[in-house]
This record gives sequence, C-alpha cells and structure tokens, in this order.
Amino acid sequence: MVETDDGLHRVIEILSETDLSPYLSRIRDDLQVTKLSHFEYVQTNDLERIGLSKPAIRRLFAAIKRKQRSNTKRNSNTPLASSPSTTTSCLISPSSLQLTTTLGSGHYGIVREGLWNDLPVAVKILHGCNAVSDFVREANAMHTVSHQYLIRLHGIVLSEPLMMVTELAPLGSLLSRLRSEPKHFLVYMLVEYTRQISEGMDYLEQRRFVHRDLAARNILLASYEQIKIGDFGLARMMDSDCNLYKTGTIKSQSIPIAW
Ligand code: ACK
Repeated sequence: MVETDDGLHRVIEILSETDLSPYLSRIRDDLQVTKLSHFEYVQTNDLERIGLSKPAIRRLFAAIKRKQRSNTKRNSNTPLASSPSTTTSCLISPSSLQLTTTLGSGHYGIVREGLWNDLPVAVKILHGCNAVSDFVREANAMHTVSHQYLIRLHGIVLSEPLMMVTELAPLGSLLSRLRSEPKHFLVYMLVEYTRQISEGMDYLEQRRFVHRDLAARNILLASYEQIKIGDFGLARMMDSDCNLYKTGTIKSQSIPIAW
C-alpha cells in the first residue's frame, strides 16, 4: 500500500516530466527505485549504466530536488498533510486483474470493465506516451481524496500500457443514461443528483481541489440513487496560501480565479 506521498507514482511523474519515461522499467527493476527518496542512494554511474546520458541525469536530479522541496512545502501547508489516512490507493499487479468489456474511450485511452481479485472495477488504459503526465496527475489527484460521491481510485498498474484501476459505476455516465433512457429520470432524482454533486464538490473544495471539468459525461451512476464524480484528468490543486491554482496547459503559470 502507498501510505505516503512518496510512492512509485512520484517516480513515474518525475520521469514523465523529464522526458525519461522509457527508463522507468530499468530504474524500477535494475536500480530498485520505487520511491523518490530511493534516489538518494543512486549514483550517477548507476544511471549511466542503464543508458542515461549526463545531461539527462542532471535533469533528473534537478527535478527530484525541486519535487522534494515542493513536497516538503506542500506537506507543511495543506490540509492534506494532516490527513494521510485518505491515501488509500496502491500498486496493482497485472496478474490480479482480468479485463472484460470495453466501456468507451476517454481523452487518453480506453476504459474497460474488469475484475480485480473478484471486485468489479473500471480500468483506464493509457495509449501512447503523450498523456503520461496527465494520467499521473489524475492518479495523484484521485489518490488523495476519498468520498462517497467521488469515484475511488483503487490503484495503478505499472505495465505497458499504464492502467488506472478505479471503482466501477455500473450504470456508466449520467449523460449516456439520460440519452438512452430519458423517461427513467424524474425531476426529484435530478434534484437529488444535484445535491450529491454539490456535496462531492464541497468536499473537493475543502481539500483545495478544482475539478475543472464537471459535466454530465463525468458524472457516473453507481445506481439510480447515487452519483459519483469522475474524471479528475483536469483537476488541479489550489495554492495553499492564496486563491490561485496551477494550470497544466501553460506550464508553471498560475491563473487567478475568483473562488
Ligand atoms: O458514458 P459511459 O457509459 O461512461 O462511457 C464512458 C466511457 O467509460 C469513457 O469514459 C465510462 N466510464 C468511465 N469511467 C467509468 C467508471 N468508473 N465506471 C463505469 N463506467 C465508466 C463512461
């Protein structure tokens, strides 16, 4: 189980940020690095041995330092630091996962239904390397939150392609259901969904998250009585000290919002 904010997902994130994702398996398997803190014991020649050039190594170490500094700052500043018990996601072994039907496709790959040790799950499968950082950002956002009206992240699978295993909402998205069975949804049900969505968003706001992509296609139905907010691909954490949040579209720029 990944109980702290320094799991393998941080290593994946840093490799993606420094364009070194192809070295993930060698860093993990040959050097046995499964946490950022493990890099403290890694020497330049270890990285050279697995094929990294000197500039790539410098880039990697600089990014690790930056990340460790910002983690320390964030851990001492944000409400998340005081609630580590909310981090419940874990690394999932590919052999414990059985994939079945395809549910549809999202912005970085397809979503399939599956079983994880007999538990029904939805599995987002990343195709290509382009969206690795979005994928990791989504997993990071999801693994720090836990609420009855939010889709829960069970964990990630470090295979190629990368997979994200989440709670399955058996009825799919609200948008698809509204289109396929419009008569099934009475006004009182829609009002109740609105209440649940507000509760979920209120929870996110308390944890200083901005979802940024709330839409009927991202509201999933666990049942006709219960919604789950999903698709945290665009979610961003607000700065701890002011009303700014970081945007992923323009790197390292903060956009002010009236909160
Ligand atoms: O509209 P849908 O039936 O609901 O088709 C889309 C598709 O995958 C691509 O996003 C469905 N989907 C996404 N996440 C989940 C989930 N956790 N449980 C069930 N269906 C999901 C979504």
